[in-house]
Amino acid sequence: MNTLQPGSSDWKNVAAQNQPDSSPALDALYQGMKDELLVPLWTQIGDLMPAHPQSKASAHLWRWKRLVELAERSGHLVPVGRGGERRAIALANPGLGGRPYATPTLWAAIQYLMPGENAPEHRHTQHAFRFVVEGEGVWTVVNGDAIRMSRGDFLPQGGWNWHAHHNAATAPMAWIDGLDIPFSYYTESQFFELGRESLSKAEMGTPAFSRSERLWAHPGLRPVSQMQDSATSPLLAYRWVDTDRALTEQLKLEAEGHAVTLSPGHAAVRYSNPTNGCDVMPTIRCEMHRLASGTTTQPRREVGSSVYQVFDGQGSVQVGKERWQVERGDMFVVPSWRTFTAGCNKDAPQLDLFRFSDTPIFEALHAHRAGNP
Ligand code: GTQ
Ligand code: FE2
Repeated sequence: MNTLQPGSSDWKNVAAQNQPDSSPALDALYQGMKDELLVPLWTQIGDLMPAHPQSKASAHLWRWKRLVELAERSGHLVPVGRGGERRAIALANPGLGGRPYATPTLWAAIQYLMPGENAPEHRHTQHAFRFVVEGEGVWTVVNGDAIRMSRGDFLPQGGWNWHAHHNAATAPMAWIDGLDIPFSYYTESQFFELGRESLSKAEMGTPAFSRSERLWAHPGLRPVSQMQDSATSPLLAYRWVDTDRALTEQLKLEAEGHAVTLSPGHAAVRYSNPTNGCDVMPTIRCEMHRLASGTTTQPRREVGSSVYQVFDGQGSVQVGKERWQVERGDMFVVPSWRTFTAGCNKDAPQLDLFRFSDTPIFEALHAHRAGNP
């Protein structure tokens, strides 16, 4: 009899139990199955149906200094243009077989443009965003709308919109991209199309604010001409001044005795779609977290994977058994159901963490679970 109880930690080893001894008949049975391309559940169930997510992805840290150094060298050695499309270098999680996947669902890359360079126009069904940890000078042009990219800015770019990037400055610029490329790849749901070779002079302009911001970046004020909800955010830049002010006010309100933080000293905002209040994209959730000096987050685990980039400050982060000291630009992965905690060093004024995750996928499928272990 199988004596395993629900929730038993031995569940993973169930396939090894109550098995008949090896015999010529048994070997012939398994060979027969193999020949017919059949696999019995009882030899696989522990791997296929574990008691809780057992991510193949590793908790891993990439140092920003090393990413920038290799991006810079690529800038000098490898041209950007049609075909390769982007000078983007992806984080390849060591648990995912060398594929350019930060997590099973998420792509994370550093992208780099030299002064005067253009990344040509294209569109794809994969949802994307850019986040700028340092520098300025690049404009991304989404459906002909030129959007300035500066430190701390978050730029969502929903699937199937035309986009190109150009560096209008005299210095190179790096930023990070997040996309749902691995999710689209596994689910075989992706489409891609090349765009125009060059943009118009107007589209190559360098306005301080995009048309999308002039229309949408007024908190709580929706243009009445735009009442159709959209699955992706029509606001194409979320500026650092606004994010910073929102986090600063949360911590000030907390100091005044109002319960507005996640835990003491832990402020957070989620980038949201102004047409429906939901995530900026159907597959990717993006947030900025701020930890006050010397404070620590509540340990938390949840279904789905995240990638973090340290925006500012110094701190320590723990992902499962891995623990690292982190600073500006460093990027790390939190695999599904792995316990995560972050703390701001006592001698740092704050720790700001940009986070993106695949949570909206699991929420939409009613497969999301989270808890404080
Ligand atoms: O900038 O359009 O990192 O299409 C990966 C795919 C960036 C982009 C990436 C892309 C882009
Ligand atoms: Fe793209």
